[in-house]
Amino acid sequence: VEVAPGAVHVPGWLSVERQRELVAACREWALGPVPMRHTVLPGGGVMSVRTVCLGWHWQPYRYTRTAGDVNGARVARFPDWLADLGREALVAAYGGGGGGGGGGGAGEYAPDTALINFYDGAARMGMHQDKEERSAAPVVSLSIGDSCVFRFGNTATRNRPYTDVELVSGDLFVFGGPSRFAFHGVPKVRPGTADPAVGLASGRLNITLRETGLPG
Ligand code: MD5
Ligand code: FE
Repeated sequence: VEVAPGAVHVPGWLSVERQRELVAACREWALGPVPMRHTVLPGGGVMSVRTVCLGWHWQPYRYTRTAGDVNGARVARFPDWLADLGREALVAAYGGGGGGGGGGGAGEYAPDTALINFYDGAARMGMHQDKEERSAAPVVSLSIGDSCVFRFGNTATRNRPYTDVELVSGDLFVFGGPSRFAFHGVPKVRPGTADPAVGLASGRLNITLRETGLPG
């Protein structure tokens, strides 16, 4: 379902088995070398989601290799199998050809970082743009666990017009082309909506794959 140019929602893309595997991997990544934690913003605010990163560490508002804002450790590497999953996701969203804008077909997609966000029932993500990457390549978003309301906005302001989309466990969303730099957020999680079979007792996991465009 193309929600806007380059923004494609593929409901139920991940099988329950693949969701289980991703949950198990996230449980490992959450332990370290940089533990999953609430990001502290420069102004002193604390994000309600908990985050762990692979490949590069995102801290507001840049990518580093070491987590100077957490424990100083180098982040875990970004595994090849996750890049493969990202290319598979682009094929599912855009097809085998080019598409998605930002140049390059799925075969050239080379994500080098993942941001893994955990939302408890009260967590939210305010409207923002993801602008730290030096690449216009698409962002691949995978949702697991509780459903949420995802707010997909415009590139000009954090306010209306926007479209609210229900994201359910197993859904894929790809943001490419003109949608790559749109404002977006998560105004609501729906506690208790997850299928226990995916291995999350409560809460929502979101995994995003990105190209940083940074060297080495
Ligand atoms: C989430 N995470 O559900 C979302 C999914 C984040 C974040 O927003 O920054 O960690 S990623 C949604 C996204 C990425 C890039 C562009 C657009 C949406 N978009 O144009 O709407 O935890
Ligand atoms: Fe974002």
